[in-house]
Amino acid sequence: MMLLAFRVFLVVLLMLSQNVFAHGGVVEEEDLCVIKVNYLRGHFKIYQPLIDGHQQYCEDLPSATESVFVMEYLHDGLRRAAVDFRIIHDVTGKGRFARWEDVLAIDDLDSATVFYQEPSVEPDVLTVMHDFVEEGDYIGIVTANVDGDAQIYRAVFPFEVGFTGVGYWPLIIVLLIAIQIQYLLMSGRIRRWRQRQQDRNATSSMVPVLLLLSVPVVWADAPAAEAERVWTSESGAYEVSIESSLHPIEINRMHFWVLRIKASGEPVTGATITVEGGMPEHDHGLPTRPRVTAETGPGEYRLEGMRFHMSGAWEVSISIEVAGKTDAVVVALTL
Ligand SMILES: [Cu+2]
Repeated sequence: MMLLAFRVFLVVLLMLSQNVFAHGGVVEEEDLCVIKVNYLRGHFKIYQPLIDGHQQYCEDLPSATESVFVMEYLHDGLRRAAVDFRIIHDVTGKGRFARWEDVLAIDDLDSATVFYQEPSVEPDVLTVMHDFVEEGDYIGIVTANVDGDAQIYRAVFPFEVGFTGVGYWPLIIVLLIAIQIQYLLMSGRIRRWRQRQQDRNATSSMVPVLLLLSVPVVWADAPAAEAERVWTSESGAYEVSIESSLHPIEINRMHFWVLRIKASGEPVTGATITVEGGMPEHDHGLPTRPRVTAETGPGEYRLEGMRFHMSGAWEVSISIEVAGKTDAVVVALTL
């Protein structure tokens, strides 16, 4: 019985992997969702910020709503490539097994297309947003043109919006559990584990759990009049006032910040400033690489390239280096 289950499992896995590996697609790898555009790889996540801001999806989406597709490039080839993104209604009739050949065979690709983003070259992250108007079966197609038109690579990934079916995952999970139980029984692990538990009996103690609670400051939710705000650096040495050129900050709009840095009331000149940021709950970075481009006055720095590509909780860490000493300001904002 177990052997049969294992065989079925292998066959199912093979069927899935044929689709995924042969033509590029989206696969789960160690909790990370990876998109393969032939040999080019990227992390792939989909969010539905209006419904469940934190939840990230790999392929299938629970509801027809605004969806943000984020592809973080892991391969330099993608950073050089012009990448476009198309979403079509699945009119191939192949469902999960639709491949590029099936897409090519569609007579009128334009009328099947629900979303298309023109090719663009992005340094790190490709983000597209689409507001699905209806549930159903869709196919995502990512095309990367590397080094001009010399090489064209594609990832084709069929997905469902609105979970009209359950797919193969429940079957695979059940089989995996069955195989694991069989292994545990055969190897005698459960017996040995039980023995150990009995030996320990009442001497086991509770592991203390330390909960670190942080209270994020909701800058973006502050009244629109408050375009400027003062933050204290981690060591307490600097006061940094931050003025955003865009207030309130809007999703996906490029803007700049003006940082005014003071120590004991005096402007801090000649600082080297580097900026990192991202969404801790989503485990991804900023879609851009913001940089200080100029010191526009004593202790006044212009930080260009700010853009936030989805709503939710963001953190921007501004590190300030003066005379070899580094301090940082962590700005928490909720969009
Ligand atoms: Cu996010």
